[in-house]
Amino acid sequence: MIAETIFALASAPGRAGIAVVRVSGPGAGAALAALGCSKPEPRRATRARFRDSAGALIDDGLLLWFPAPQSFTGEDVAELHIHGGRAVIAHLSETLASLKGVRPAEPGEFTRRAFEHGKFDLTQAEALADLIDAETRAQQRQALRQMGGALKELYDDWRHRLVQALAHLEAVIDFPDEDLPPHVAARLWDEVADLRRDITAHLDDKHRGERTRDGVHVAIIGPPNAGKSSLLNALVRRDAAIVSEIPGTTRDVIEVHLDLGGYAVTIADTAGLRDAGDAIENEGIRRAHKRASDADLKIALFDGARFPLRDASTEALRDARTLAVVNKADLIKSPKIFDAHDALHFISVRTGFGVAELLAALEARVRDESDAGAGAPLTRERHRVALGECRDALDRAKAAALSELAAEDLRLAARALGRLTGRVDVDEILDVVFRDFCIGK
Ligand SMILES: Nc1nc2c(ncn2[C@@H]2O[C@H](COP(=O)(O)OP(=O)(O)OP(=O)(O)O)[C@@H](O)[C@H]2O)c(=O)[nH]1
Ligand SMILES: [Mg+2]
Repeated sequence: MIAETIFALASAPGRAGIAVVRVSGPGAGAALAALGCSKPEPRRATRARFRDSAGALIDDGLLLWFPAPQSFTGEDVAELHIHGGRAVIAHLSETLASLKGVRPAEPGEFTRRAFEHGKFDLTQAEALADLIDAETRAQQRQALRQMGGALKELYDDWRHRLVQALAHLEAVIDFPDEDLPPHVAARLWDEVADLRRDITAHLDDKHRGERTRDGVHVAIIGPPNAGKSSLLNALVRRDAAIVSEIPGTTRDVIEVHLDLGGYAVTIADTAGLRDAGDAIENEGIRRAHKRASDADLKIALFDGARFPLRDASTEALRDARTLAVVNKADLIKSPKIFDAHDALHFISVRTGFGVAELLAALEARVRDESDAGAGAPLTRERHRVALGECRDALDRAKAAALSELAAEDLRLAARALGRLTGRVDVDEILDVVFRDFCIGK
């Protein structure tokens, strides 16, 4: 089957100085001819006039030509730089769509073709999507690292080790009487144990990669009237939530997004915790509890007007991932109290006292929650599931009563790793057997 040629606007839709339209597939060269252009020198920007089938001028722009396989998709690719006006883009799109064998691309189809032509693996394709979605520096950094092959190399290496172990096990099964190197069986199980340890360490990353990608979730909880909504507004520097002196003002969860030192953070303001009579407020309080238990970090906000009294229901939700904060420090007469309670942050949203320090403390915690250092953290549930399956299969293999059953489980483990990178190939197992042992010569 001859692949169809696809095209799409690669830049964002809407008015812009320049718009980029990409055409990929075996008919890309013919499409250029139909637009009245000759194929320019590869990878060099060339001035071009694009015309429709009636010869009317579409635009005067630039053209780049990337012959297969040295292109993003691995196919012939033409990149057309035109002026980013709606009429120009529509005119070019209509003209391309009218050509035989050329059609608009499906979402993700360029990347899909690049994957199918072996330009990158699945984790790199995912990273490309993450890079396009990245809103903070940390997300950008992580996406670039993964796109550079950090996860691919790790998973390929594991799969290679596993395939090696499997090959050795198959050799033990198939050729028991041949001259196999001694201790092959013992060594292959050591290798499986090492691999299991590496996978466990990687899985045990406290979800840092996923947190960087999805953002760290912070919930502000506390008694009514403590100033939770005021704090939220101060953090985002706008009136996102209603503030009033009436206890029970906030009833639903209010979420705002923040870039905190390069990390994506979602902060939720919640209903004040108390025994309310009103059904709506009770529902709000139920949601506040839910949000507190789902959150990665909590800010427990106490009302300084009642200090040193601290609300018991809020106190009960404090744990190691909680920043305990007393608001309305302006109402506390003797600031010496602050020193006596060094586990508490004292702030006043009204005067701004301590807010910058609280923000810095929050930023440090957020960094702790997300930063994977120089390592390559997994970034998706998909990775977690496949690695979990791989580890389970390794455990079953270890416990299997027969070598044949163990081999089947190792094969399943290898397949789980193959699914991660998108490469599932069993033939290579045989290659390793013959390369390593030269059996039968
Ligand atoms: N003195 C003083 N008052 C404050 C401070 N921060 C907030 N307030 C006041 O405290 C009252 C309650 O503030 P909110 O932000 O609505 O409190 P809340 O915790 O969201 O209350 P609920 O939504 O009812 O749970 C308002 O009248 C605020 O103006 C502060 O630092 N000092
Ligand atoms: Mg509120």
